[in-house]
Amino acid sequence: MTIASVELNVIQMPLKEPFLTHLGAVTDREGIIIRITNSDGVTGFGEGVAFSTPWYTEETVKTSLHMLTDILIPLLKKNPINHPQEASLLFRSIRRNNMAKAALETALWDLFAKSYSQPLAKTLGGTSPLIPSGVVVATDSTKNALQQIEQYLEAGYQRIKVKINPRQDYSFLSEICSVYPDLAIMADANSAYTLKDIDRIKALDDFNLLMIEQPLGFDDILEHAMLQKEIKTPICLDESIVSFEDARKAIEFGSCQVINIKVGRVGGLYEAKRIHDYCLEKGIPVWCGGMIEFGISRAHNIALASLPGFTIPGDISASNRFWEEDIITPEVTVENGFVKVPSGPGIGFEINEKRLQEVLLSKETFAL
Ligand code: OSB
Ligand code: MG
Repeated sequence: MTIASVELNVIQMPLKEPFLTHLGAVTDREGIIIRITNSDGVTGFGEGVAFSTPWYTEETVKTSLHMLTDILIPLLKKNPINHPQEASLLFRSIRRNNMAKAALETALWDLFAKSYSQPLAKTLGGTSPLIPSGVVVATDSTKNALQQIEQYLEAGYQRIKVKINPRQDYSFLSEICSVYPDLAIMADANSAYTLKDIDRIKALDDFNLLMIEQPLGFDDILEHAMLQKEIKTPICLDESIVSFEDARKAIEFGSCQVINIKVGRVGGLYEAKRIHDYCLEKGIPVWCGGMIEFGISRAHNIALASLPGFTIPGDISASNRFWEEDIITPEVTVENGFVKVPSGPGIGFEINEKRLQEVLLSKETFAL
């Protein structure tokens, strides 16, 4: 892979409506769009999914830019690679900073697949032509949640995830389940509870949720194992899994029965695939998580979710779930509850140059 240049585009776009968790509101999304060009003029795209502030993980847009500019791009310049997997191994010399690594590594995967004129899904070993689609409702009002659920079910989404916390759990879920008794529903707590809340969490077994996502500490696999012994609802880990080793330990400990795989959180597609392969072997179902992302990351998620272990509808929604207009063309759409895996080379979507320019904050190009 002879890389000629790496372009870093920082963009910002308002969400159609605020995304609320107990940790705060996301109203505007900043992101990094990477365009890598090889010596034949073939381009690959990646997206940095860190937020503007470190509320979900420790990374931010600014720390990602620092890592990319001062560490990762120079590392790639010094060490030519033949396969994206080599970039993933090369980046192991740098601790964490997984979202910055993933931004660059995913762009290399797109470029690699395109240089063989192959869909990225196929390059990764994906088999499904259609991805079952789920959507997230993140609001602090039951009325608003019910309105959103109605709208999303009409749009065909197969599974609804709601955000919960100790101030919005039992009666909130009870109202939703009484209106939609057959709804495939799960709840994501983003670490809003501690083991002191065990009775509150136990009570949620009443709703037969598909799973409860990350109820306890973001980095605590011990207490999740203790909790899982006490509740019927399967625990799914999100924040706690930032590497293959985390997944292995959580499964060995019995900390979860399901894993949410996010490409950015684990440092790229190679690590995501390793976690998928391990979970498949251990009989742990996985699904693909979302990061309120733009179309490039969404496209990488679609390719990943075509792997055979992704048996549960993930947070892969249409571009129009969050955006008036996405930065890719065509946009991601959901039809009859499924997203189609594109058959074109690489991620199978083009960049929407006009939209990219409209939302661009800054751009820097590095020659390799
Ligand atoms: O906890 O899964 C999460 C979005 C941003 C940060 C963390 C999470 C989320 C979501 C996914 O819930 C939303 C989406 O992109 O569909
Ligand atoms: Mg989550």
